[in-house]
Amino acid sequence: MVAARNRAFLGLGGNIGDPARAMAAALRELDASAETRVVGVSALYRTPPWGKRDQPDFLNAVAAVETGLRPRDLLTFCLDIERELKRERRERWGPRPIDIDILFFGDERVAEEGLEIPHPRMLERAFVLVPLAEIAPGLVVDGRTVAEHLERIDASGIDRITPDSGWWLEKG
Ligand code: PH2
Ligand code: MG
Ligand code: MG
Repeated sequence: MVAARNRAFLGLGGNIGDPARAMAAALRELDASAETRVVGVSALYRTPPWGKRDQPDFLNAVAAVETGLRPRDLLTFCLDIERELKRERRERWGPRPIDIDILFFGDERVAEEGLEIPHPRMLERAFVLVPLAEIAPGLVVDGRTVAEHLERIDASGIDRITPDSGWWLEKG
């Protein structure tokens, strides 16, 4: 029997080393797993640092996955990938080679130690809403679509740097 699959949205970002390469490797690893398939990816965006401002610009993207994993196991998988890609625990909101956050998981709400879904700060963050609006503008959160939430925040300084979503696929 095939386990029930849910659609989850992941936010990916990084701002030291080669974040585009790390984010692409992370998506390929998620996609290679029997439990998880990547079904949508935004373009890649260069974004001003949010929270702690005196650090390099980030690259950000959002991906949709279909997964048979439960939210906690998807988080563990994402954290394993981060660790593998040489992420160390760094200062809060500080520089990082790769960060993978679960934004949504179906229509489930989770409030556990270390795992809050929907992601509690995503609606204030243009670096999440801009790529999310590209792949899921009609997704409803807190009574409004992602596109409507995006209209209410300042998205200046966010630059799309790839023409499409193909940046994560292996070249050649
Ligand atoms: N992630 C953070 C803190 N600040 N700023 C941008 N632009 N992009 C991020 O991914 C980001 C951030 C902590 O996870
Ligand atoms: Mg984050
Ligand atoms: Mg994180």
